[in-house]
Order: sequence, then C-alpha cells, then structure tokens
Amino acid sequence: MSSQISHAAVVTGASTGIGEATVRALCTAGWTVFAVARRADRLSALAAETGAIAVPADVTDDDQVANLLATVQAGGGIDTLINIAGGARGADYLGAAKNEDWDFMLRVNVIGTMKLTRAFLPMLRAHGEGTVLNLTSTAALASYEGGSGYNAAKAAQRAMTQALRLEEVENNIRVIEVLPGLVHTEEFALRRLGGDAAAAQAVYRGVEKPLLASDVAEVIGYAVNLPHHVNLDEIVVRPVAQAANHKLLRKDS
Ligand code: 8X3
Repeated sequence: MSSQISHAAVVTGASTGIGEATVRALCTAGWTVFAVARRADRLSALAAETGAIAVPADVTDDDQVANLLATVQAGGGIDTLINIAGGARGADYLGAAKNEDWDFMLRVNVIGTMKLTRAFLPMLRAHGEGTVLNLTSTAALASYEGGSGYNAAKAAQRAMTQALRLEEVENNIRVIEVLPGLVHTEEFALRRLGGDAAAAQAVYRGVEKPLLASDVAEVIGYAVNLPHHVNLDEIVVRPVAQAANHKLLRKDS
C-alpha cells in the first residue's frame, strides 16, 4: 500500500540543461520538485521562477547526500528520484586519456547515481510505488573514437540501472532509463571540450533540428507521469537527423 506522497521528485543536475528543463516540466505539471545541483546561485534563480525547492549539493559527497536526504524527509519525502547529474569531459583517444577527465566522468555519472539511489531507496521502498529514472546516453550503446571515458561511464551507469530494476522489483520500484542522443544544450559540449565555444558549436554544425533539453524533459515527464505499473524501461531518444550514433545528417556538408 502506498503512502500519500505522490508526484514529488528529486531531480539532480538541476542547474543546467536536461536537469533544469526537467525541473521546469515537472513544476509546470504540478509536481513538488527538490532541485539539486552544486551551483546554488543558478538553483535559487530556478527555484524562484518555478517554485521548486533548491537544495544545493554535490551528489558525490556522502555528507551532502545525507543532508539532502534529511531535507527531503523534512519536506515531506518523494516517490521519484531522477538522476541527471553527469556529463562528459574530454574527447581524447584512450591513448591520451586524462586522469582528471575519467575521474570526473566516473565519479559523477556512476558513483553519484549510486550514492543518490542508495540514499533514497529506503524512502522509495517505504512509499510502495517508487520510481528511479536514470539519464544515461546513447553513448552507453555504441562506443566512438574519443568517447572511451564517457562511453565507459554511461555503459556502467546503464548496467547499474539494469541491475537495480531486477533487485527492486519485489519492492515495486519502477526503474526507467532514458538514453538521449545528440542534444543541443548550453553546457554539455562546452564542458566536454574545455570551454572551447567554437569546437562546441561545431558539434551541432549543420544539424537543423538537434534535440533540445526541453524535448528530453518532455519525454522524462511523460514516462514518470504514466500510471506506476507502466514502465518505459528503456527510452532511446534522438533527433530525426541522427539515424544512428555514427550517421548524423548535416545540411551544410
Ligand atoms: C550525449 C550523446 O553522442 O555525445 O550523451 O555521446 S553523445
């Protein structure tokens, strides 16, 4: 039997891109949203605009995750955990891999998702109709040159998601994986490419309609708003121009 909380979510990675767009989409749909990210200034602006509850936290830090859990408990709890914090660093071939890039990617995408999920599972189990949604990537499905660290991190996050679905079925926890392809966001490529704006723009060159963060947020909102027994367990979402990871239609080429 489920408790009374429903349509209440923690959304990580909320300061930008798909996380921020997901906060907007869920708030518009009437959800209670705890918006989590490290950058407090961006979170407060988002909270002021949307009505979300800003909880600045680093998802890889045990103490900050414990504080987040306590804040959410005090704020009435959640039935849905949405792990979006993550991202790519670097596009080096494996032979030139940078320790700090790999460390970031594995720490945030993989360890961060594990820590948040581990912390909130008791609450979701007690609820009786919990949901965990992990944002992975099509990078988990097919590797590419210069992607080894990101491919490895997203494949690990996907593997963890699949194990979680098996482990928590007896607890009636729905586990959803959303795997976006090319999404034109404010920061993804820029951060991956060390702040090189021209290189970041080139990622989307000639692609007339890449996905936007709001497109992916709409998919996430759709999936978590379905009746709880309905599980879109794996959702691959790409722009039409991206027929596959390796086949992207650029109109100027
Ligand atoms: C982003 C998709 O193609 O940059 O998660 O790996 S890609």
